[in-house]
Amino acid sequence: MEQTFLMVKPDGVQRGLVGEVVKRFEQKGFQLVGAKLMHISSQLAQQHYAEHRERPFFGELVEFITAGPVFAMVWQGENVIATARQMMGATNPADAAPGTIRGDYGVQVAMNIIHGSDSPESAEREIGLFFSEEEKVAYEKTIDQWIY
Ligand code: RTP
Ligand code: MG
Repeated sequence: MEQTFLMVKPDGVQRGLVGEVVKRFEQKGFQLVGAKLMHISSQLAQQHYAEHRERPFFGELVEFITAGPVFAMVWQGENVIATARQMMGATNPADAAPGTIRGDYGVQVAMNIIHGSDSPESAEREIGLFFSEEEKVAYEKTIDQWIY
């Protein structure tokens, strides 16, 4: 089953939006596989955002994502990578539709509440960066037969 890496960023944790974010993915019907509250080191931040290394905002991005704890998660389900991106909304909350997480709770692009993997390759890489095998919990959700 497809898996993705989602993370409530420091602004979302500070604003008490962890429960709201978790609730949306739970109620959608996806399965939580792993979760932890953690501080991101500067080294991990640079690895995680390596694709943006040359961008002018890279320094600010690393500074922001390491400024406070994040809530890192692995979620599983059919088409979860693309669907999670839709549920998050556009990168800039100003462009994000109402009903999306960024559209409902964000204002500025630098503080857009949530990160989500943008492709199967990113998901595999990011899950591997943040979670060990032991931190991912395999279990049967018998209710799935009523959701899918
Ligand atoms: P993310 O990686 O955080 O899930 O966001 P994304 O895919 O929607 O956007 P991406 O292009 O990967 O950008 C990563 C993060 O960099 C910040 N950003 N700041 N100051 C700026 O112009 C700017 N542009 C992007 C955003 O916080 C974005 O989520
Ligand atoms: Mg991205």
